[in-house]
Amino acid sequence: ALVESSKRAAAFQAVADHLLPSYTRIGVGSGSTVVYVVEAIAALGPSVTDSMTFYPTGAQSEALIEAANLRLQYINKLAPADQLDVAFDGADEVDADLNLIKGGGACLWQEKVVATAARNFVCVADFRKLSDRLGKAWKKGIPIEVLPIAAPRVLGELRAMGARDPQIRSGLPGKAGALVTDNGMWIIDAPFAPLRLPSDEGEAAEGEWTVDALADRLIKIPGVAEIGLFSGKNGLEVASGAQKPVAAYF
Ligand code: DER
Repeated sequence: ALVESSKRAAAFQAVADHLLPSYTRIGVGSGSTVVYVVEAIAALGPSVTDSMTFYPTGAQSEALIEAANLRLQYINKLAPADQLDVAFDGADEVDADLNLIKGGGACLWQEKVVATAARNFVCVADFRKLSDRLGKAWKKGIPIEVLPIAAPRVLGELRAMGARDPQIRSGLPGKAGALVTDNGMWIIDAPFAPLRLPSDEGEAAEGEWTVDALADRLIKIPGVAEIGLFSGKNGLEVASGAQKPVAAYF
């Protein structure tokens, strides 16, 4: 109850602070916290939301938008230079620099495309997600979306990089065998030692990475489609001029 009420409070505050009535294009992330974001948006009523269009990040997000009777559209309908005004999404962990681990809900690939298509990206996360280093609170590993046939080779690369027992995410209890994403891919969860912040002193130990160095390395592994590390270096600032998440709500 405490966690759910904190998710809901964070979501309503984030919408109050960052959904301006003048906005027309809004990205909607995935997971359980974003359910409250959509509830808060719908609560604004048709006088506000009728002029808005909502862009999903996967099947769950699409269903949320439809269930709330909000106007649904897909980002392939945008012109290449078009941007969303804001995208709201959850996270599995948020560090002091607002770098995120995302992908607990296996929706990270489309989430990152939508997040980087937005001028503003607002992360909504309950207090459990706040951490001074990524990997301290979220211990299941960095979610990585991979081409299924390449998964064994990616696992080998991850072990060589110091990942601790990386695993292909199972579909159980819903599905025997590997979980399959909205994009027909698999997810590998790769636990690393807590990630260093640029401000950390001293040499990195074996298998210890900074967010940016790890992100730059992971994305290059053949067979990796996208990674569940959101930081300024892999897209949020470069692709669309969007800054790091403008705010994280706990
Ligand atoms: O998959 C994701 O990145 C989601 O945003 C998700 O991990 C956040 O999940 P939660 O809001 O259910 O904690």
